[in-house]
Amino acid sequence: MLDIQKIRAEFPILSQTVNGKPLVYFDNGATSQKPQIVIDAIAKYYQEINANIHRGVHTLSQLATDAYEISRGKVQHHINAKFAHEVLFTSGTTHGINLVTNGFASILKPGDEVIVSSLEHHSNIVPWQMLCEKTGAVLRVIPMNEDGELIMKAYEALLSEKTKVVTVNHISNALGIINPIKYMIEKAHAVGAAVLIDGAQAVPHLKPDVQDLDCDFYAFSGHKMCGPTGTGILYGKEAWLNKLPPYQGGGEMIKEVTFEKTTYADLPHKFEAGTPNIAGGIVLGTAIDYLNSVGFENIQKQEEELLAHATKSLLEIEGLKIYGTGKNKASVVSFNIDGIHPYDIGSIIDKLGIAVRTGHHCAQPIMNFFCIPGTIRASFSFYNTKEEIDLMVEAVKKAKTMLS
Ligand code: C6P
Repeated sequence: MLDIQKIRAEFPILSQTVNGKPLVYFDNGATSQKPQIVIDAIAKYYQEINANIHRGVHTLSQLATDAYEISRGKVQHHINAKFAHEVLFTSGTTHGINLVTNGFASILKPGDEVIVSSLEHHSNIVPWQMLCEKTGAVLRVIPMNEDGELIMKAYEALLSEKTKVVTVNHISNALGIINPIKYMIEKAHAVGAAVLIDGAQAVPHLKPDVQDLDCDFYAFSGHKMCGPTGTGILYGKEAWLNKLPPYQGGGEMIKEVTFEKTTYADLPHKFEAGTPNIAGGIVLGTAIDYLNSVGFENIQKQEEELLAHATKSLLEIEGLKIYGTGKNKASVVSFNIDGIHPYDIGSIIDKLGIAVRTGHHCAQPIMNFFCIPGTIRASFSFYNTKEEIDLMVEAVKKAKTMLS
C-alpha cells in the first residue's frame, strides 16, 4: 500500500494554492509533476559536474559523461533493451517519431503502405503523412469502435505485403484506452512490417519490456514520467538503427569529416548530433529510479482505484458522457456534459483550483469520430487522491449549474 500523504509531500507543487484554492492537478497526461529528488538532481548537476560530454579529457567532462551514460544504462534496464546503444536520448516523443520517419524516407517506395491508428496523437500522424507525401507511400488508418477500441479485424484486413510500417500508441492520450500492442506487433511482423510504438502515455503507468513486446521502435517523453521537460527516449532495435540514416548532421555524430566525405559514428552517437540536454538526460535516470522506488504495481493499484472512483462519481451527473468506455483503460477520464462546451467547464473549475485539460488533446480525428469539438480530460497520477476527485466532481456540478 502506498502512503499517499508521504508521497504527496515529496512533490512541492502539490501543496500550492491556485486561485485561492488547494491545487488539484489532473493534467498529468500533459505533463507530470516533479518530486523534490528530481528538482534537486537538476541543481546538483549544474552545481557540481556541469561540462560538455563525450568531448573533454578533463575531470568534469568525464564525470558528466559518466553520469549521462549511467542514465542511458538505467533506461536500458528499465525498458529491458538488449543493448545500451539501442537507447537514444531525444527531446521527447515527437523528436523520436520524427527521427524514425526521417529515416524511412530513404526506405519507402511509391505504393508502400504505412498503417496508423485512429487513436493517434498528432505527433504520430503528421510525421507519417509528411513521409507519405515525400515518398509516395500510402497512409492507411485502423478504425475504432464507439468504445474507443481499435477494431482488430479491420487492422488485420489492412495488413498485406505492401505494409512497411505499423505505428500505434500504447495508450491513447485522449481516451486512456490501452491498445493490444503485443498482438498488433506480432501481426505486423507476420507481413514483414516494422512497428513503432508511441509510448508517451504508457511510461508513467507501466514498465514496457521492449524485448518481450518485440517492437522495432518505442518512443516516449521524460516529462510525463516525473522527469524534466525536453527529455525523451527513442528505443530502436540495433539492426534498424544501423539501417536508418542519421537524422541530423553535426558534432559528435561523426567518425571522420573531410570535404569529400563524412563517415558516421557508431550507435547511439550517430543519432545524437550536437550538445544534448545533458542535465535532463541524467535526471531522467533519477526520475526512473524514483518511479521504481514507488513501484509500478503500487502505481497501477492506486490509479485503478482512482479511475474506478472517478468513473462512478462522474456518471452520477445527469447528462455527462464519458468517451473511451473500452475495458482496458489507464487512469484517464474524458467527458462532456450535454449542451455545454468543454472549455467553459474547464475555465470554471480552474477558478476552483482544478487543473484539467480541455479541447481536442492533439487528437482531432478522435473528436471528429465522436462529432464533438473536444472533451474535458482528467488524467490521474499515483499521487492523486479520491478526495481530490470528489472536489473535481463537486466543481463540475457547480459549473454545470452555472452554465445550464
Ligand atoms: N500529449 C497531452 O496532453 P511530446 O510533446 O513530444 O512530449 O509528446 C507528444 C505526444 C505523443 N504521443 C502521445 C500519445 C502524447 O500524449 C503526446 C503528448 C500531451 O496529451 C501533450 S499534447
